[in-house]
Amino acid sequence: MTQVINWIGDYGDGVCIGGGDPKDTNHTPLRTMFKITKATNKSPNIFETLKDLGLTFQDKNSLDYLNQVSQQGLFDLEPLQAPKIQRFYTEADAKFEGCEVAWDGEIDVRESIEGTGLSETFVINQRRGFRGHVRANYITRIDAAGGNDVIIGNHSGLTPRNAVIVHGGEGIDQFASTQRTGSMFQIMDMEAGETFTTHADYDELELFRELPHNGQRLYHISSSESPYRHVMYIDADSTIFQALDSDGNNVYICVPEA
Ligand SMILES: [Ca+2]
Repeated sequence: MTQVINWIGDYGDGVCIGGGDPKDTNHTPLRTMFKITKATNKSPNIFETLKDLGLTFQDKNSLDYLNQVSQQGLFDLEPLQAPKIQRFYTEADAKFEGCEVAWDGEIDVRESIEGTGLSETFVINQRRGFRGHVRANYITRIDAAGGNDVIIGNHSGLTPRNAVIVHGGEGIDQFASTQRTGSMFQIMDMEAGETFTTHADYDELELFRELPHNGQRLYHISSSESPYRHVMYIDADSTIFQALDSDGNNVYICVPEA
């Protein structure tokens, strides 16, 4: 069964793309990408911009950060229009690369999807057992390449499991994992303006370490309800602030360091 994105619409100035009716309350993600521009005295206040998009803050560090950049007028956030979507990919487009039986009997299934320089959408839907084995772990590598891409994990559950290892590449990309326990993301190259939306449970953000060879920062996003975590590698000299969308999803926004 292949489920594709079944609605795409404008939400005010922002872009809203999800797998369900926009009016349902089942944590349909609202995602917005941002262009980071130099602040001028004509720039709108960042707080106002985010408020117009329905984003709020509970995380004190994010609020402090935002106060600081707003007062100093360091940069401005402009919502980007919806990328012109050229092509959809789903798990059905993944190229099978091999499988191994892990020590505990779970089967690791390696697969990949390669995008092009166009703006594209990649959606990983609910996975089923692999050749009759329910205890499988689909490790899906996505190379989104150039263009403003949208990468969404809709898989739910731990049998089978799904890990999405994604390079967004050039362009401003947005990432989302929609389920409570589902597609676990490793975002390998997050840059300023890009967002990662997670289920409400994934609300614990931690700067885990800085990589010595290139300064990239490795963040973990955890949930007290799950043993698995999302991972983001963000550009050197960038940081993450944490917002909530109107459905209660966490929206992690990569911004230049203040
Ligand atoms: Ca891209």
